[in-house]
Amino acid sequence: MTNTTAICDLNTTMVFDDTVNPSTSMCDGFAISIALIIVSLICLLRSLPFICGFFRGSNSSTNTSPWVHIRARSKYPCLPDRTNVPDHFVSWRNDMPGYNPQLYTHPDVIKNNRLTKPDGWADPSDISMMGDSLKDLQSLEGYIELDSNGRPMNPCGRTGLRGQGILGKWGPNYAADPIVVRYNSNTQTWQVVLIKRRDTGESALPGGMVDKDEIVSATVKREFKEEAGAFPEGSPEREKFDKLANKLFSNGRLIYQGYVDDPRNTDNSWMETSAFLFICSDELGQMLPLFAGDDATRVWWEDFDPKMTLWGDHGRLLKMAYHHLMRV
Ligand code: RP5
Repeated sequence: MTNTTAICDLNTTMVFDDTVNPSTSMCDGFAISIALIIVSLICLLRSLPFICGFFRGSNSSTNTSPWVHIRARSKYPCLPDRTNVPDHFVSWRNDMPGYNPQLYTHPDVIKNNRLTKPDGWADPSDISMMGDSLKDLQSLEGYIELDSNGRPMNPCGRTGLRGQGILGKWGPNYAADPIVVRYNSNTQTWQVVLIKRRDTGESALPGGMVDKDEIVSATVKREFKEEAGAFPEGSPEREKFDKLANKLFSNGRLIYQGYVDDPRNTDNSWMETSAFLFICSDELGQMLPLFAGDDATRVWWEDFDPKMTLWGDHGRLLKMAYHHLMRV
């Protein structure tokens, strides 16, 4: 009677005949070894995502981003101190006993409640006032889970702070980031437009929030004009800047869309962005005057270094732009 042995129950179960036949035993032994090696390799490949997720400390069921947030667990000037969340507990999947961070909404957010103020830009801080609108919440990261209190759950896990913090919206808050680069033929280097942020003093891309009913391509242009081209209205520099910026922004490339590791993120409100790369011709790059305004104290062309430390997730966006540029 033939006795069979199942080796592994992967997608395809492999079955071997272990009846001994002296003339074929060497071949059988060889075949079994090869099969075992193949099965081991398949098992290893299947477990790779888990192994990598474990070492990154991020394997949330709702997490579609391949990294764990860092800035979203750091201090932001107008927010209270966060509960410390060690890497391993960032993922919602790993229980963190006693995790009960402060529920905080900044007074400016409360003042700008859109239900009580006609031009308010913020959701009500009382989540029960949101009604059914939470069901329609959309994220660039996909489906949004709600916690037991009906609050949206950060797709990248715990941040050590609950509530809206300083962000207007429950769930995703949309931004757009222009990455404007030029090849400087004098210095023979690629350069990128950076600003110095007023809130933290860090260097950053000249991005900003998407206004209500605005399309992201309009946001990148508007934000760039506000933060890098704030010449006085009606001045010849302003006219020149606007003309050149309009030309530049007629041709961009989307290089990233999704969650960003922003220091204002909380367990229930977070930033998501669309980042576009705009390549200036050398001539246009030399002509484009820059003038800081709005949320920036300074604006300049910086030599492109993909290892630069920037505000929030801008360093990661710059790396993506760099890889793209190296392929151009
Ligand atoms: C970042 O916050 C985004 O990448 C975007 O650059 C920025 C938008 O916020 P504000 O500059 O308007 O504060 O996370």
